[in-house]
Amino acid sequence: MRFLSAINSPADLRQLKVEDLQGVADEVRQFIIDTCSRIGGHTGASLGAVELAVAMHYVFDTPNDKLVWDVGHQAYAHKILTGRRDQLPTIKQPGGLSGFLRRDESEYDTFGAGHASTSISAGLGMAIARDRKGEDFHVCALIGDSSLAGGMAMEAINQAGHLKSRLIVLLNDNEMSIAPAVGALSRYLGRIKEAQSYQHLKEDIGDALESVPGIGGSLRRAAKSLKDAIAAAVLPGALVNELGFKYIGYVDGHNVAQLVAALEEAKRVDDGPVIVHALTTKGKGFPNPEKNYYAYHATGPFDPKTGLPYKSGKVAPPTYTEVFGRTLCELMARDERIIALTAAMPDGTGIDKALERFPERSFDVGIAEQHAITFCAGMACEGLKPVAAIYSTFLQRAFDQVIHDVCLQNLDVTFAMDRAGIVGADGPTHHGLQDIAYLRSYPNIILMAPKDEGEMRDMLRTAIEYPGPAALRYPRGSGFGVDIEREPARLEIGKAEVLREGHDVAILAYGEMVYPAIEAGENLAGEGVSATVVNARFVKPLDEELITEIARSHRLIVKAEDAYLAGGFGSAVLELLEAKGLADRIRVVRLGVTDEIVTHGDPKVLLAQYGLCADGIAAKALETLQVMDSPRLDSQRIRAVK
Ligand SMILES: Cc1ncc(C[n+]2csc(CCOP(=O)(O)OP(=O)(O)O)c2C)c(N)n1
Repeated sequence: MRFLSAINSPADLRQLKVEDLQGVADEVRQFIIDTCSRIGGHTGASLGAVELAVAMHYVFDTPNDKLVWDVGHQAYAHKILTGRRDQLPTIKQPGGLSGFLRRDESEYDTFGAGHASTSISAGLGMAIARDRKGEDFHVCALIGDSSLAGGMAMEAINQAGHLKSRLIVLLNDNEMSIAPAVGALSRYLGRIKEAQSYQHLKEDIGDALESVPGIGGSLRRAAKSLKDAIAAAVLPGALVNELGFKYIGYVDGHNVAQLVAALEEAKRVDDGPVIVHALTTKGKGFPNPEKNYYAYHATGPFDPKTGLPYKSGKVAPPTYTEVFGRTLCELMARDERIIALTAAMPDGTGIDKALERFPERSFDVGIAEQHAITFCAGMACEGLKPVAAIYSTFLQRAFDQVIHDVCLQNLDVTFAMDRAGIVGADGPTHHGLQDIAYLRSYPNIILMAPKDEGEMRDMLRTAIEYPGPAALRYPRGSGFGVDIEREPARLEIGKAEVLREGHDVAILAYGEMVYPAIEAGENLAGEGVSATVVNARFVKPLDEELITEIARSHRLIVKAEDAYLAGGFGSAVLELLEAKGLADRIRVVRLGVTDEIVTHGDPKVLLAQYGLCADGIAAKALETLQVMDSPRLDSQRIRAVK
């Protein structure tokens, strides 16, 4: 590494000549390929943004100037250049660097990211704070073309154009989201690109005028205003002109010298926001370019020579996502009213199958979760049955749309929440730990979680046939390999499933915790404790009859859910016991995630830290029974806690 080994901070980069920067970019790219080929990661997204990172850290005086990255998945080069090169091989690994940006990881990560379309809002906020404090630094928000189409980014552009504060937006336009970019904005950006020949013509005319002896300068200035006027007419100008942004571009996003020049020009714009439009290629430099580059956004480990993924050799059962996609298609084939919908995650949610088989009834709305839900609400008003497949964490963005547009009006929309619970390597921004609490807090909706992929099929059918809002949550990864050929059943709403009958302790488990609960029940039997094990199936409505009956016939309830404790399934159980006047009759202990940020890591390990595993559940039951049987010990403990 000719350059990279000496670059330990952007200040080192800024010592180099512009001519050397392409060499730096090449080394950064190779470093990313070497690292990701071993451990996987957001390979393609990051390879596409290498030159952007080099140019930004060269032109801007980071960290005094603020770079705000949207999503942060494409920021590997930024991490390498900001003193984290040697740690890059730990990215997304337990205890290692975050796969996204975190303010507590580096002073160069000016704004935490993980969810899309936030960078312009955050950057604008920083710019306004700068202006109020009378300080003088640049703010540059880097955003992808698909994230730019997200509602928040549009709202931020609207305000930025109005406020006229100095703000630079660097648009990383690769015509891709994770899947190909969709929507009218994408077409609009395409039209800007078509104007390329016109742009070049402009430059040629400018140069020709400049060379006219004596009056070249003034001719060029006159031509410039004419040029701008023509630009307004020729470029599809809504964003550029009407919204109050200046436009620089487009530039080749893999040519560092061009990028440096464009960003320097942007720095000189001192009377409002400016957008620098860079064209990039997702997966630039990835080996084996003929492979479908759609798959490069994020990769597992791969052969650095061929780009082909390493085969693990293990044959795993199909994932929940695959079973969901397949089941939805089966149900769509039977009922023409069913509509499939994803917000920019067709393959991540399994909606790709529906898009292929039923293109006229399937939609990818782009990164637009809020719109997605209200769009579903509108369809439901007219008798359609939309199924919105959105990761648990991303549905958070549409909280009000779920409440105000769907639940309040009791509309027939199904929410299929993939990636519920602890997701693993993507970490805090992506864990799906809040959905139970935020969905059960409002009337009309029903809420389910399957114990396995077979039951997920039943729940999908049940949710779609239910005539109001219904949600199901299921985890990332493989199912248990259970029978998925049988016809999906229609479940009785609010009925739990008793999997084992006992009389001392009742383990109430929800979703992913059901199989560990079964194992815990068996372990407890070995310890001479008789356990009932219940698959709750529904957190809303709860099986009131069963839980009331359990409260009367058992001494202890141990409840397990892979979600935050606050407002979750256990809270629902406690509320029910209180409402029935049974709160004093039975001891309840709740296992779930406590009030803290859960880091990235192996989901099984992280869950076990909260006792969310067979051993943890059994140990909690035994420990509590022991305390209950030794009142003296109990009161000593209470005194110790006090
Ligand atoms: C609110 C939200 N929805 C969905 C996602 C999942 N997601 C991560 S990156 C990405 C694509 C972003 O595309 P773009 O902004 O064009 O950047 P690129 O990856 O092409 O560089 C998506 C949909 C997300 N991070 N946040």
